[in-house]
Amino acid sequence: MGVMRIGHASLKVMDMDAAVRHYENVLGMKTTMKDKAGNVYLKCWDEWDKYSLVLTPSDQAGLNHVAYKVEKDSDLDELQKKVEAWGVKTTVLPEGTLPSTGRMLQFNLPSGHEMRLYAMKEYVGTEVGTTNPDPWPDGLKGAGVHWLDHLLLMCEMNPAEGINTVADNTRFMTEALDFFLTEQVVVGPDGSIQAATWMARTTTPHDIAFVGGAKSGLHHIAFFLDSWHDVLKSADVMAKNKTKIDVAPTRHGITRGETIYFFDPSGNRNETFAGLGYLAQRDRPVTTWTEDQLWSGIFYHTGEAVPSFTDVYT
Ligand code: M3P
Ligand code: FE
Repeated sequence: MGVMRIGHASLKVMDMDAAVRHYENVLGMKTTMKDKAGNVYLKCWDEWDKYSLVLTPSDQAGLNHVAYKVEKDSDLDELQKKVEAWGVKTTVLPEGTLPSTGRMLQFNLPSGHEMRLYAMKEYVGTEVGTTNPDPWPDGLKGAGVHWLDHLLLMCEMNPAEGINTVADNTRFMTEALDFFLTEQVVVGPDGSIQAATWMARTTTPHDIAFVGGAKSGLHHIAFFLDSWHDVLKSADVMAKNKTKIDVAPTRHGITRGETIYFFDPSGNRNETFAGLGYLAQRDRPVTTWTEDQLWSGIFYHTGEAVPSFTDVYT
């Protein structure tokens, strides 16, 4: 059956106490575990596995790796064959490499980002449980995000030198991991260059996205909220906590998401967003954004370029 959904992101942070305060008080996550190396593990109230975010102490910001959960352990063997056959080397990390987590298939995307697949993570349950659950738990902090939803990776692209790891990643995710394309931005003569793609395994418009840039890095990790009003309220929470807001609440043309972008204290960009957009299906025609309408795709209301949004990342 293969990949189910995003499982966790592992992020580098420069001030662990400030980072934990941010993810707990602004996002509303809870710390579920700490390890001897000083790594902190957190989850959202509506998630049932032990953690969806790992914070690791570092002298810089950025992504260590992103992990996706597969349905069963044997999927890891099948996907290892497909990934290797595609020409990407893999390593199997034994159970316990990350606490409370089974063995992981580790490899690098063509863009260089580290990805891991795993089948098992300790089940701890959501904060409302499974029997006659309330719609939300008491005592939610901050934005009260439901779950880690997707991430967007900046991928090295230099068409003059024939380098386009957005296109390479997209082909890899399609052919090796059976993701499907929902939306793309095309640029250049005849729109022949795939400069950004949004891809899904679930029925939401994206479980991962790739955007071309000068170097590979992390653009943002995104958390799900129920409604546009919750996005507005998350902005209020950010103002109260003196969180650095990058883009005030608005709507994407791409995915139709209702969104706000902000930074954690180390400069890793976060997004809280609402709106399921549309029902993503394998036979739904791919949406294409052309170079002249690119910024309407990103910020639908103004359609205006905000260079810092695509130039600043970790
Ligand atoms: C999203 C989204 C960029 C567009 C971002 C879109 C960085 O984050 O959730 O649809 O160009
Ligand atoms: Fe996003």
